Amino acid sequence: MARFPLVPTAPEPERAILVGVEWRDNAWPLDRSLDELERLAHTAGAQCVARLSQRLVKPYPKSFIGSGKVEELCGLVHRMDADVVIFDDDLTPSQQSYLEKAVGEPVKIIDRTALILDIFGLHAQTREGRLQVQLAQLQYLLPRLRGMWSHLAKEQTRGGIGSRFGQGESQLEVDRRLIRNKIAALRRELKQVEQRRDVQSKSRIESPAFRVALAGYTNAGKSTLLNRLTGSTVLSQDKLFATLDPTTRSYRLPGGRGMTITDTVGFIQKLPHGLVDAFKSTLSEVLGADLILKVVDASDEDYERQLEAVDRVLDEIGAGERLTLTVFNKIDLLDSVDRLSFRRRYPEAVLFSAQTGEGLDDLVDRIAREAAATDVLLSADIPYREGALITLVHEQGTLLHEEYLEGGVRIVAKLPARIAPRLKRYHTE
Ligand SMILES: Nc1nc2c(ncn2[C@@H]2O[C@H](COP(=O)(O)OP(=O)(O)OP(=O)(O)O)[C@@H](O)[C@H]2O)c(=O)[nH]1
Ligand SMILES: [Mg+2]
Repeated sequence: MARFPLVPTAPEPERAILVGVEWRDNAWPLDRSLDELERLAHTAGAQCVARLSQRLVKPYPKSFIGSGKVEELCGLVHRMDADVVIFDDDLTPSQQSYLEKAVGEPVKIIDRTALILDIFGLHAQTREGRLQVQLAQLQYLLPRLRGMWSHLAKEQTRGGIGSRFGQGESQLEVDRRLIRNKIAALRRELKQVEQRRDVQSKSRIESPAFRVALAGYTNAGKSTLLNRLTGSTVLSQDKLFATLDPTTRSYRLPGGRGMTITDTVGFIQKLPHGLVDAFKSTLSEVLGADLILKVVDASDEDYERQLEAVDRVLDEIGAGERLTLTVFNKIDLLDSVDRLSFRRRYPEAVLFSAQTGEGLDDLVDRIAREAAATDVLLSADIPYREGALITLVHEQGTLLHEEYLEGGVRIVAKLPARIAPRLKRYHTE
């Protein structure tokens, strides 16, 4: 049992109305962004019954959308018998509470961030994942308590209670303090989990295996690729954010060289900042990799915009300068014309299908080449008593020369950069 139960930031939405704004500098066309919001809502269990949009230069401070639009929204909510209104952009706590009052209870107003937090809450499996989501959810809730409290207080007044409030500490402050305490406790607990993870990843750093991390837009097929290559059974499904928690599996490249592959949380446009923060330690798996494979769903008409969004998040977590390779998945869904145009646009890229296995040999060869490119050439005389080191060189290196001398083995080899330092004391010129 988790110590702190997950707090649903979004109620269980059923009939949803989506609201989007056409800004002057929209990175995505509005209808495409709303399509994605609809898939997110669907993943959270809601059915979208209507969409509303407005063209704006900047949001109205009080109501986000214009007052005429708010009226239109109220009418639509009523006509469509909606339970929830989902905004594609972030609302401030006061805008949210203003709009909630305007549409009237019990209709909920939520934004993209709350929806994503809700999905994360549903999909988090490991203790660390759950702690991270709980922290992000509570941080989202904290500034929004006032609105929730006014709603609570009204009910209690109706129920005849509430006369106790206002004596000393108000209930609102108690709630705030409780949440702050919980946030502090979660942070402490996360730190412990992170420290343990550090120890684990340190042992991984010391391992000679070449480390590959799968990054990419949600639903690009990262988990399917991991499963296909390593026989792993990470859940892969046609839902957004199916994976939250990182999984690392080993894989042996042709020639015997060891490698690990890590699958982790997917990215999305307008990814809430709080979440990137909360998931820093999970995402550090990506940061620690020798090679980041950017997995792109080539069959998605938005693949270029998705790739941009992925690059933005990678930049944000400080992985912008890492060695990356862009690879295109789901080519089984492309016809020959589309395949050709991909090849023309990205002559260097690898095209494959994690589902059918087509092109996976090319992908693996390409990874092996990238791994070999970081190798260092060195000569050493390793004494026979260093049996483990000799085995390591045999397993992970490419031997160019080997000679058995009286006291040890003389080698000239290409070795993974990470093991080279271990041979330092035996180097020869
Ligand atoms: N046709 C086809 N479908 C694929 C391929 N690879 C993955 N899929 C499907 O795409 C959907 C998403 O795959 P996942 O592996 O869960 O994607 P992911 O990148 O791990 O997604 P998140 O964990 O949500 O970030 C699933 O329904 C897969 O069956 C492919 O090569 N071809
Ligand atoms: Mg996945």
